[in-house]
Amino acid sequence: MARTAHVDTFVRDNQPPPEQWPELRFDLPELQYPGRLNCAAELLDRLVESGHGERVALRAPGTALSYRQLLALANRIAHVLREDMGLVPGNRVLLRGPNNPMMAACWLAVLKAGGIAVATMPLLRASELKAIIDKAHATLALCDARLAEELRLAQAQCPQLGRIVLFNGEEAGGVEALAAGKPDTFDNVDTAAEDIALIAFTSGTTGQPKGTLHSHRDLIASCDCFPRSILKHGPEDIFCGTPPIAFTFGLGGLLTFPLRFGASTVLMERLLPDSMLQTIQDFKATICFTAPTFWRQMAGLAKDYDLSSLKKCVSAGEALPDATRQLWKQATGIEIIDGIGSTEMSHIFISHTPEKVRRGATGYAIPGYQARIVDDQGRPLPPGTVGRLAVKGPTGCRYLADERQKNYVQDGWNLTGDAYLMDADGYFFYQARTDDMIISAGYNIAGPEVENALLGHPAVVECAVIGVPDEERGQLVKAFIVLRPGFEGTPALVKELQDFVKAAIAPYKYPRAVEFMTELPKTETGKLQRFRLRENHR
Ligand code: 3UK
Repeated sequence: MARTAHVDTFVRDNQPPPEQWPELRFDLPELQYPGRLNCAAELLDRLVESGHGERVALRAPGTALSYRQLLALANRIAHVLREDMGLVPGNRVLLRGPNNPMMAACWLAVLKAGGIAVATMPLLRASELKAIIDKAHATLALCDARLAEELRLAQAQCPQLGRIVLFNGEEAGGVEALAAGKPDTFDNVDTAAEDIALIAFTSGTTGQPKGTLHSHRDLIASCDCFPRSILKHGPEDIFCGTPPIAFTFGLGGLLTFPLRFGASTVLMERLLPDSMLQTIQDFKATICFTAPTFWRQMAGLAKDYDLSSLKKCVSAGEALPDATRQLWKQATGIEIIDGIGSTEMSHIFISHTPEKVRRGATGYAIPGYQARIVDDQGRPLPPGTVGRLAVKGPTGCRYLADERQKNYVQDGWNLTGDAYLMDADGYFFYQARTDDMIISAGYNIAGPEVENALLGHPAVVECAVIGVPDEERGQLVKAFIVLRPGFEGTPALVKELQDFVKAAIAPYKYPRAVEFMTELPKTETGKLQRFRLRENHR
């Protein structure tokens, strides 16, 4: 491996051993990269050097930052990280904020300074932040002032987390104030292409978060796959969408993809279906990234907005029902681009151009990636057979210090945990998750984590949380609860339990359906039989 720029080697020391890595393949001319690569320098310095300086990079309500301005801002924050916060290359920097220009500038600054960005979902609570801080051994944090409270609570229990500096606030010691006195230029840290740039956290089936590692090269390679062969965007395009930058779907779709090609991106906090449509209209957006439930809800509202600027619509995060695809097409005339990606793979690896859509299919392996269906032993299955999806390409799964590496990567292939079938033409059809992960409205929710939260309530003896089919959300979080004697399963108690969960973990994980039982189905050895609960909902 090339000489690392990391002085702090915590992440390198906790990577999986080489024999557990996926095979990385760089099969296209555009995927040949030099040994030294800094992702943020590629996305900012290179664009300004090549004449894009005066074009708008970021847009937000009342704000537009040109490439030159964004570069200067990121450079000043990189100085703050290095000089005021003592960042040493390889340090993990926790980032917490909704999608807005300062969050994006901070992310770019961390990479410029050779740090490792650990962006977190805005809705996470202290206990979830603590798990991430501990796992990533984050020593510094940049946080939106409006979200500081839960991070401060987490910090009280995380001695390794030293300094938190706030942005978008009024503080004299905030990021903006510190950055104001810094130079507009910065000597980017000369990172190796393979140096880790990012740890993206994803919930496992056990609810223990998994930290997926991505190098500077991985992030650039993602920009050179899906965008080049499927999206085919250019400098005139204006991106928008809902996924947080903390989720690699949002990071690519709303930050790295547009910047790679000199386009501009609209960063909005907390979008709902109607405000998403309003945003497309107001900013004359041409490309929108969101999840199937949003496309479905937006289809019903589309007629009230001027969406004439919109050209391309990307759906990912969960399976896109054909009915949703058709509703959106009827409403706008636009064929949605479906794509499956994962936090482990960084971004989308199976998708299709609008012209090559096939009803019910997610698409084909996009140029740069290979995909196949395998049996439980990893042997390829013939077309038309349901099996496990296996993929490989220029990016792949590496978990930070995690036994589950062996589940995701086998024989050099990445196993996404999805059951799929491939037809004779190489189109892939989604069947189901092969594990117990609940995917509701585009969010991954681990049942056991919700169970843990419920078990903290005095009324709960036992519980099981599963995903049940739901038209709106794909799946709905449902809890089966056995009550302690003396408690009654009233609507008031349901509400109380739901509020209890919302206060313990991110609110979107709460059980929207609750059923009280006298006992839960178990095996003789005492293991919970989730599949039996699930059977009753088919
Ligand atoms: C499911 C899909 C069917 C599938 C993601 C695009 O969703 C992303 O990452 P996650 O780690 O979840 C990965 C899992 O989600 N899934 C995603 N997209 C589809 N299932 N059709 C789809 N189009 O189970 C997959 O294994 O949260 C998506 C880009 C980056 C991402 N991180």
